[in-house]
Amino acid sequence: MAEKRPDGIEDYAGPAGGWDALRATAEALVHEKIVIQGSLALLKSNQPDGFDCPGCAWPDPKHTSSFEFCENGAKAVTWESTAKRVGPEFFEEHTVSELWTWSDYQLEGKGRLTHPMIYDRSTDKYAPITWDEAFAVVGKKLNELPDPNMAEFYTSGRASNEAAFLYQLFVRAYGTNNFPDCSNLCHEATSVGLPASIGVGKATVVLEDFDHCDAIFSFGHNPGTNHPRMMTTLYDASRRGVPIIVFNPLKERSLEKFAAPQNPVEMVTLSSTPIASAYHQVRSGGDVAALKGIMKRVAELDRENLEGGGDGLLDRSFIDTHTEGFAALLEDLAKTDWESITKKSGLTREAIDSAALVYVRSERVIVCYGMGITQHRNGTSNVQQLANLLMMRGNMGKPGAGICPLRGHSNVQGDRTVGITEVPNKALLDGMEKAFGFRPPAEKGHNAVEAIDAIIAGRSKALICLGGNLAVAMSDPGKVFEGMRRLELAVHLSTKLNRSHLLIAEQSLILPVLGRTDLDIQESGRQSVTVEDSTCMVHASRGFLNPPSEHLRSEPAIIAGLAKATLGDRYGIDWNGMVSDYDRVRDKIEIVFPDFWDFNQRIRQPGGFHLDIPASRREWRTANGKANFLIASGLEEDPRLYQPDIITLTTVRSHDQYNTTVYGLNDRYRGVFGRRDVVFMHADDLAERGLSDGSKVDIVAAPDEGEDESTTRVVAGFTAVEYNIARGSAAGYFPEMNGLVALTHFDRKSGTPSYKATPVRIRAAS
Ligand SMILES: Nc1nc2c(c(=O)[nH]1)N[C@H]1C(S)=C(S)[C@@H](COP(=O)(O)OP(=O)(O)OC[C@H]3O[C@@H](n4cnc5c(=O)[nH]c(N)nc54)[C@H](O)[C@@H]3O)O[C@H]1N2
Ligand SMILES: Nc1nc2c(c(=O)[nH]1)N[C@H]1C(S)=C(S)[C@@H](COP(=O)(O)OP(=O)(O)OC[C@H]3O[C@@H](n4cnc5c(=O)[nH]c(N)nc54)[C@H](O)[C@@H]3O)O[C@H]1N2
Ligand SMILES: [Mo]
Repeated sequence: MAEKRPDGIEDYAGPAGGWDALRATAEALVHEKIVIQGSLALLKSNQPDGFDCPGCAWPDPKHTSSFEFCENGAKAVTWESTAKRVGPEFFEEHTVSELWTWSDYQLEGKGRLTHPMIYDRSTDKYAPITWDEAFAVVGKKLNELPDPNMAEFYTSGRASNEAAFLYQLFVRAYGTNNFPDCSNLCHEATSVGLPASIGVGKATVVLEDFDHCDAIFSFGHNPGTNHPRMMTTLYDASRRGVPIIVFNPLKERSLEKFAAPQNPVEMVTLSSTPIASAYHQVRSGGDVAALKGIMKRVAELDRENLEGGGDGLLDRSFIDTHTEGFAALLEDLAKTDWESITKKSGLTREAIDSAALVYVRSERVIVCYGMGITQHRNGTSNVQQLANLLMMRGNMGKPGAGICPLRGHSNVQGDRTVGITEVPNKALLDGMEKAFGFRPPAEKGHNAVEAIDAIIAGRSKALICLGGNLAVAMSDPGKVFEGMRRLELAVHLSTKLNRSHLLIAEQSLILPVLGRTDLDIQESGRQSVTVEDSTCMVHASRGFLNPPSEHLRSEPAIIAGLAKATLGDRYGIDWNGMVSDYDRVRDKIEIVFPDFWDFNQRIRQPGGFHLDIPASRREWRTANGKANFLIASGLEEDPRLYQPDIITLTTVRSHDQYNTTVYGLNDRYRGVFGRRDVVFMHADDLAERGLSDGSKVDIVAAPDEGEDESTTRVVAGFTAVEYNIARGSAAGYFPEMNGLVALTHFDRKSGTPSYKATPVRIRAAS
């Protein structure tokens, strides 16, 4: 490594957490000018009568704990409860063309939206509009479309269960199942992969299981940044002597060592606790090879044990009673050779053997995983290989063991549970008919990739977004931006200004909403909403801060306004009644989804309640009534990744960002300060290309299917940073790198874009 690192790049020596985290939290408060209201807000985060932290979906100890410190939760809360405002005066001062030249950071950094706004072409500015006029514009346009399937209804995962339920009711009564959802860009591989394996697309563990496990296997997630409250869980497990086996191409500091801000000794002595007991730097896209390797080794160890007179190392009684497909799996593993496994995974035989050994020595194993597993062309198969590994030793449906997908947005899981899906099943349709007296459409609607295709092709004319920043979150923004600018109607229910709002359609509206931390008062008084965390716990969330403006409305109220303006009194749905008291929304949710029995009573008990997960008691709601071992074909998600001059680019979140929201330009744990225009590379990959730490580079995407070498997806003039990352893999930030990902580069089974494995060439900047 060069003695002098590139500008803004340092070797970060400290642990994750610790004093730096406390300092960063204080700075976030000061930056958003909310030292008093904001600090109060933090104390209400994830408390029994407080709001659910909008930061992530990690569960809380019964939602009754004393304040659990979380730097990035604090950033999410302060970002929302900022004292800064974006009102009509702001829009009067800036044309949309001017705002387009601002960075995403500058756009959101201006503060909370306060008034409903409509775009005025004659001035190129957004101008205020009344709520009733705004609803009328949307209703008129939706009714003019020749077919409801020409409208797309996006959901981002912050919406509460109540908002999401009313939204799907509105959209289904209008007549379509076009529900592109941020989950399609995130854990769809889980939602598609796990039901085939175990009959449910969610975690089979609850938080308490982590107190009883003997080993944790962690694949492709970065909890110090994205699920910081999980660090307490990993820290406690590590201190209990539980091996934590990590598979990640990048050395992530929080998975190496962590200093708990609640531990006075560590804080005063500047010491920390190691997290990973073994850190395997798998190649990006190499997980399926690594997993087949571990399973192959487990099968070998089992045979050796049997031959030596032992009882074997597999849970044969579980396999015989509960599963199907094991013999075929063994056959597939037997014909997979070690040379391919080590080459494709980038791991040595010793590394794979050691992981297998920890696995067979542990009675109860939990597998945790994030985007490093799902955002691949073979994301669904990846997820299913994790389930296979667990099932080999019966680690499914017993205390201290199971699968734990780390969900993204704080209520992305709940939104799906209450009906945001483009493929409604019979139970959902029956439930809707029972609750509202009409039968919604049954044909499959659009997921995110399909919705964008339809918009680009001009087949879809209207886009309504319940939160999010879809245009920036998607692959290939160049194409997406162009498509969205040809829409006839674009409507954004948002807390803050973002680039998607600036993609002007024939008619564009911004409808500002109350956030999670804001007080929500309706006719019957102060309202609570509900959310579901990563481990299927449902609980109430109540904001308490004075809203940023008296003009804001809650998401349920705005959805009801849109619905009334569009549907009139079609089907006699009592929109006003449900908005006046969210208990009535929950009564309807309970009719449609019987798992929410006694919903209103059960969310009033501290900690809420757990939704039934049949697989966690070994009941398999699959087509054959069994848990299924499902085989991944081959070891490669994309043969292009192994061509000699190609490098696999993965995209990650920095420590100062929430998806497309960039809070700041630092990524402390990776040693990056004041910039994001970097690409992390292995020293040998740099040298092989005649590059070194600090070289200016261009990153050029390899052509995707159906494209030729004239493809022009390029990110130019970035700085290469030498980093501890697997050979053959490079990493850059989302969304800066999204221009390199083709819209056709996604998992065919789930539609999840392969943001974690794009074949690129990296060369000196021209
Ligand atoms: N503060 C904060 N919190 C968040 C978010 C945020 O942006 N900021 N986003 C929320 C959302 S929507 C989500 S989905 C989650 C995301 O949470 P994560 O899944 O932790 O998110 P990523 O940053 O995408 O990180 C993925 C990790 O996978 C690793 N990785 C990359 N490619 C591969 C691979 O091929 N194999 C393996 N094994 N590992 C790989 C990366 O090095 C990185 O450590 O976090 C949620 N929480
Ligand atoms: N290259 C690459 N691309 C990715 C990913 C990746 O890892 N790599 N990750 C993907 C993943 S996992 C996801 S989930 C998507 C994220 O995609 P989205 O969910 O679409 O994006 P966000 O950036 O979370 O949305 C931020 C906006 O949401 C609005 N907002 C915030 N809070 C609220 C609220 O309470 N209510 C409402 N109505 N609006 C609110 C604000 O206006 C803010 O500007 O991006 C995906 N894109
Ligand atoms: Mo996500």
